[in-house]
Amino acid sequence: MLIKIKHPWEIKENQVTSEAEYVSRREFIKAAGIIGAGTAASIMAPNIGFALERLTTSSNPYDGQDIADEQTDIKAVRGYNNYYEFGMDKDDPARHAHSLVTEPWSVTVDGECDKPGTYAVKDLIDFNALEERIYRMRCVEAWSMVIPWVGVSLSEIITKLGPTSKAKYIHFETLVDRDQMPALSRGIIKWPYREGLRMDEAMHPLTIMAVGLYGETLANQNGAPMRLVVPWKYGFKGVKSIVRISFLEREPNTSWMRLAPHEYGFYANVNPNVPHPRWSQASERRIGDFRRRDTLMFNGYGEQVASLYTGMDLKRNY
Ligand SMILES: Nc1nc2c(c(=O)[nH]1)N[C@H]1C(S)=C(S)[C@@H](COP(=O)(O)O)O[C@H]1N2
Ligand SMILES: [Mo]
Repeated sequence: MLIKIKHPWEIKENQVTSEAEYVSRREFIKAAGIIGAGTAASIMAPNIGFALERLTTSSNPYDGQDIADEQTDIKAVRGYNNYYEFGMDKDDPARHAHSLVTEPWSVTVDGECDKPGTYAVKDLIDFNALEERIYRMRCVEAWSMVIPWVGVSLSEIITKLGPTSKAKYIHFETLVDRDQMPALSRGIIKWPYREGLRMDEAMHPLTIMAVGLYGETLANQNGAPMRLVVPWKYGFKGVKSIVRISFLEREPNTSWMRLAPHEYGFYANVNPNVPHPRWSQASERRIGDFRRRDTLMFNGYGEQVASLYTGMDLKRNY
């Protein structure tokens, strides 16, 4: 069963959207078979229609800009992707990721924790405690989406694994399998794709391990069977198809830091005031919308996460 908990940071689903658009979008959602339980691919019995109606009325972080947050069309969420193991064009992952076998799947847990070992997805994720989390996702390339993820707080997984007092960071790796991932041989980055978080970021209630979106199991191109989602950071922190979780004493060197240390830093918090060395981060384009909108500090989640970085030079973003 999908458990829907109200949170103050939730995007009000019908912000500024006219009634007509709102209704027709609900019709689209119905037509796509999302409302109602029991579709073949569903991982639980979600009632997304119900969930949308119950979204809380948090204030619009775009105040004064008058642009609403609307959920991105599911076709774009599944068709416009970054997953370089399957190619560099935005439609490559959707075209090629069907070759990824996600069942069975095992995840190696190692490093500074009490319960290292090999785990199945169901050993790590409590499928009775899945929540829907509607988050903005801001890619470092200056496009963004709003995605209704389904997953659990990463903190629940971490607690099960019992990090020791030496564990200051968590590190994730994506699968590397040449037979299943056609672009690995192109050596775009040094595989596996690696990402990490400071332990307090990983334990933050907004950080989730996602297993689904729009009420259905993740499509392979979105990182099945499980991928990280950290909504206040650039999208590249959201490592896909995770096969290894390590607890570390020291800050890890992530894939993007290795590839371009002057362009990508460990923290990668969304920050409109710190330009990427090659482009501005002050604004973004929401996929499915032609307008540019201002990028929000911490992607609009500052109230929840700014205290994690008190006293830190936020220029460490890059
Ligand atoms: N393994 C792996 N994970 C990855 C990537 C990748 O190329 N490989 N791309 C990242 C980038 S740059 C972004 S913006 C998000 C995109 O997630 P989505 O395709 O599900 O929207 O995935 C991130 N996770
Ligand atoms: Mo990205």
